[in-house]
Amino acid sequence: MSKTITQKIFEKHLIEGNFEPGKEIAVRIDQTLTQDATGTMAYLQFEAMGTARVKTELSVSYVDHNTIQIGFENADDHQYLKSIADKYGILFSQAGNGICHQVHLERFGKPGKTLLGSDSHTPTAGGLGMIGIGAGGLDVALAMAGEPFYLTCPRVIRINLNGALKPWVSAKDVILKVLEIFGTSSNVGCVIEYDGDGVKTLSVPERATITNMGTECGITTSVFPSDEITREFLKAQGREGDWVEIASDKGAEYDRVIDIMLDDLVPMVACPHNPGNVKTVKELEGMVVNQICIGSCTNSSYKDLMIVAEMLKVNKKHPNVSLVISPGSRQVLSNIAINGALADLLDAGARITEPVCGFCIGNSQSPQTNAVSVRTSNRNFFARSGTKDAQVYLLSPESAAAAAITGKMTDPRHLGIEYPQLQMPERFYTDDSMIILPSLVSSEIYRGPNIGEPPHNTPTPDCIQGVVTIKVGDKITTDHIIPAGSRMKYRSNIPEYSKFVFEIEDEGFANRATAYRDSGKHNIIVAGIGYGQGSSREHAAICPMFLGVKAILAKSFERIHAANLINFGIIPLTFASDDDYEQINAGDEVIIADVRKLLTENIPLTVKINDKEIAVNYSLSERQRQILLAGGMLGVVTSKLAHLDISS
Ligand code: MIC
Ligand code: SF4
Repeated sequence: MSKTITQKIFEKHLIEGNFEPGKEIAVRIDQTLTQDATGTMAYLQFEAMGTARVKTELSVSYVDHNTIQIGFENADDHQYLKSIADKYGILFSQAGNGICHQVHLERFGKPGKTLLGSDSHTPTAGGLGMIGIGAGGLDVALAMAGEPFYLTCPRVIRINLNGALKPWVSAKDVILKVLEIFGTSSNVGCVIEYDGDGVKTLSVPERATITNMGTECGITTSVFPSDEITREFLKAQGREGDWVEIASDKGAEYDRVIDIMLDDLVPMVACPHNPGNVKTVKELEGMVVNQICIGSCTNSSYKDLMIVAEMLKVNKKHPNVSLVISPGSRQVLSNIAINGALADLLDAGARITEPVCGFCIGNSQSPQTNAVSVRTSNRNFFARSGTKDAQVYLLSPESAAAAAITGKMTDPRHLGIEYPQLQMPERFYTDDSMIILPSLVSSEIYRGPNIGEPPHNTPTPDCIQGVVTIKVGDKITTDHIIPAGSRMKYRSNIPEYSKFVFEIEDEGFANRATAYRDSGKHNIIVAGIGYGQGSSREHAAICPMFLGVKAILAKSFERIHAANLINFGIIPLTFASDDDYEQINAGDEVIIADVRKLLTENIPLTVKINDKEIAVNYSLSERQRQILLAGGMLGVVTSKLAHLDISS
């Protein structure tokens, strides 16, 4: 039988179930990655499992998100992570070594392997022909403890990339086109597999730009074949030995096949406040721009920065704009320092940051009031930049550099300059001295005052009785639920971080929810379509759990967030009829009776709102219902792992 790349890799890793789209399967995870903002919670949970050392082929702990270090909190977290890595057999990539996805691509990714990461952009690794999946920290902790990862077996969509990109059009424009076709919701449970003759014209980092932003479509992951281009990339990293060929079989069947003619693409831009609001750059040409940010895990590779440097070599930045450049990794930064491009960027007036997430997560470089900020990153959700009324546009490095030169939104094809011809190095300068190998001897774990306990939930009650504490609309992202940016330093301190739940939607939410919880009432959230888009941060489940949220009633949920809700004992319910959403208001009294009995028997629940009964659905496997009954995964896991005695 002819197989897709996705099926081939999944089948090699199957532990439970068969490759039947729509059914729950369990897969073996070869590699894990964590980043510091989700990592502390993941490792606190890993510690609670009592495993002596990680059971994966490779686990890497990166520090790239919380590197601002105003106050002791970030530095304390870094020390905690370092000591955990040392004790449990994890590689530790220190702050300053680069953004997890870029470094993983350069130094660790291997075609054909599975990678689970506590960051939603883990699918970046699909550019190397591996299956990279984003998940909550608890799921990653379980994978490190040797447990399989459970997911819904995906449907596979094939996108044929045909022809070749024209000058000034690049990988970002390809994925923005894909986002225009797919949108950002209703794609749960799919993998996009890229093929076609145009694939051969794209380097691994270009492929990774495309797989990185597949996340914004809400799909499980994206994957490219592993071919001669992949081998060339690995060779330039001194890792040719990690190469294997991976291709789909002739005649493999796909759920859907889409053709994109690369020659027809033009520079594109995603407009505020969603990566799916795609237009052409030409349509916005002339709009005054205040800030340009180039970098993030989407577009911060050597080639991205070299193109920008070449464009800025002869044209300095416009005096009215702030130009920020964040290299993706220390390797990228070193290579552009060695070849002189860094000096060109500095000469042009760019502000160079250390290789971290920084501006992308609103952790620095927040733009001015009412600013127009154009960025090469992957998310432009409301307020994510740290400035509530900023308008953030997402585009390619070429289009971003064009705006930096003119001070206006500019189609780079209209600049009147030649498209830079770049020679890629046959061998990158590499230096892994900021990746610390574990000693496995130390048992001392550093815990500063910022490190709290992983919170446990209570088992799901028989009757959920409380209040609709908030009613929100469609496409509520995890950035709406629990902000990052300046609040992110509380990631390891749940009571403190919980004070900011829904801060940008409704400042009174946390106090109201706390008061209801303390008076013995449960909190219920009502939402529209695509609830929980965006990040994998399980804090968007843990903090509401801490505030006493027991159920969320939505038109639909995004994959990672739904899994996180279940892991922390919050029931994700969907309306049987979406019209009922209109019947509910914030403040309404809610009763959901016989919850334990009905969940056990897999029977739909009924929600009584004031005096009206509303039918709701859930689609949960036996395993997920058991987790919910127990009030979350941590309790289940600690007892199960203790029973299995996997600590040796
Ligand atoms: C993001 O891009 O939103 C983040 C910050 O990388 C998150 C993870 C987090 O919230 O820590 C993600 O995408 O998963
Ligand atoms: Fe970091 Fe931004 Fe990438 Fe998230 S999307 S991992 S914040 S660079």
